[in-house]
Amino acid sequence: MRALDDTICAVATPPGEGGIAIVRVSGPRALEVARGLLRNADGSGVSLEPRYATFVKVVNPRNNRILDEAIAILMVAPRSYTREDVLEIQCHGGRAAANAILDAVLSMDVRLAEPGEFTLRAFLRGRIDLIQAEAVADIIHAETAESLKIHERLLQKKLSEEVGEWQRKLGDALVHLESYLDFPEEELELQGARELTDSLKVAASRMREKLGSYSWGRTARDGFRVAILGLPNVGKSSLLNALAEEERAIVSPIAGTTRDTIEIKINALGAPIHLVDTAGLRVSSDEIESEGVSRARRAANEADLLLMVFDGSRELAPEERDEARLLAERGSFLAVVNKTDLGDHAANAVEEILGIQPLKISAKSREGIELLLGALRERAWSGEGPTTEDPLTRLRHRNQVSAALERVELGISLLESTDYADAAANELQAARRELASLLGWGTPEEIVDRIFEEFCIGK
Ligand SMILES: Nc1nc2c(ncn2[C@@H]2O[C@H](COP(=O)(O)OP(=O)(O)OP(=O)(O)O)[C@@H](O)[C@H]2O)c(=O)[nH]1
Ligand SMILES: [Mg+2]
Repeated sequence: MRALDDTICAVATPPGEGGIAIVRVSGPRALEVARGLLRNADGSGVSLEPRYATFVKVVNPRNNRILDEAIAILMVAPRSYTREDVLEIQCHGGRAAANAILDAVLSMDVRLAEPGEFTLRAFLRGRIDLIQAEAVADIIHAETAESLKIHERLLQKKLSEEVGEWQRKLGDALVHLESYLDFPEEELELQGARELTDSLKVAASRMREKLGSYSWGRTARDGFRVAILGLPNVGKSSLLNALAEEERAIVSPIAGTTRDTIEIKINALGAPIHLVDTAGLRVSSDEIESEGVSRARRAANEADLLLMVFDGSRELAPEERDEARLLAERGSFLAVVNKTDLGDHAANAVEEILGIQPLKISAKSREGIELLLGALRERAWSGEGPTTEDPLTRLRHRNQVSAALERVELGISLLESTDYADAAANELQAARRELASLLGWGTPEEIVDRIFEEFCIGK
């Protein structure tokens, strides 16, 4: 784990031009940095009142030359983001001013922060738990109002508190069980045993319910990946453009137009969807087109839904039938017959071989596009749509809750035959450890490191 006793520094705002940039310093030398770098307008030394904004001149401590004018804010430990002394200097935007100040700070026995290191310190010092730390990253990465809302609630400890409640229930059961294990001659009364399992069953059903929210929570966080697949020239790129309402991909009557996969994010009636346009599937002697086809297959492997496009202006080709069968077997699949302004010749054959009715659309006239957006939305939200305000959004959360639930369920079944009270207690303890690890307590270091690697510098 990274050291906590040194002072770190980073530019917290994204690179590029903007009104202001913020240089952030955290650690025991933050006050020293303020003293060395900041002056009042008349050149005298500043004394910063904690948590108040002060107008300052920032100077190079070696030659007292002014680097920029800025607003400085000092937050004294433990009342700061990291629970350490924190100094924030709001200087002019753009790279030069912030970098000059950063260089000056770095010359004062301060080191450059790693990505996410400020938040890591907040976590390691116990100001936030791991779920909250992850929520910070997810708020920064959020692209939709839905995702923002969910992760703001995670930051407000909605999930952490729920996990705490499950832990308490398990803890109560353990106390009960352990007193029985200490004095087995008193026997776990039938009444007590029943109450114990009932209360554990309540916890288990809450956990099960939570797990059920993962599929839409994940969609809200990451978006739902839809790969548009089909033979060359069926109108995949035209469909991408029609769904996105922008001329993003090149469309042409020449088969084999698209080579690279083209990705675009759309909002399908409220559902965040990542559309991936791909090269037409065919065997080609052209090296570049063949690479395009392997990329299309890779996109299919990574997609949550395969959207296969057929050409309504002609009958199905034999290789198209085989392709359709193979892709449909692979999982979530949706068939559309395009170019219905020219006919729907392919529709019956598609229904015949796949046993599903294709949606009939025309990328050209936009007929059926709204219906298709509705179908995509339904698939993205797994039909039922948002079931709770607080879904699980990360695989890590899902895995931890599921591991804990398994232990609780085993514990319950052991309790139902009271001879195994000590084995049941072991399971409940294990479940508690899984939940603690979800909150970040006792979580393996490499998992914690991986989480903070996702962060940007300065957060
Ligand atoms: N009439 C009609 N023509 C369409 C429709 N959709 C696409 N086309 C035409 O079909 C041809 C191929 O369209 P693309 O969108 O490039 O097809 P593609 O599937 O992306 O083709 P590749 O990238 O080569 O695999 C173009 O000439 C389009 O204008 C439609 O709904 N109706
Ligand atoms: Mg194309």
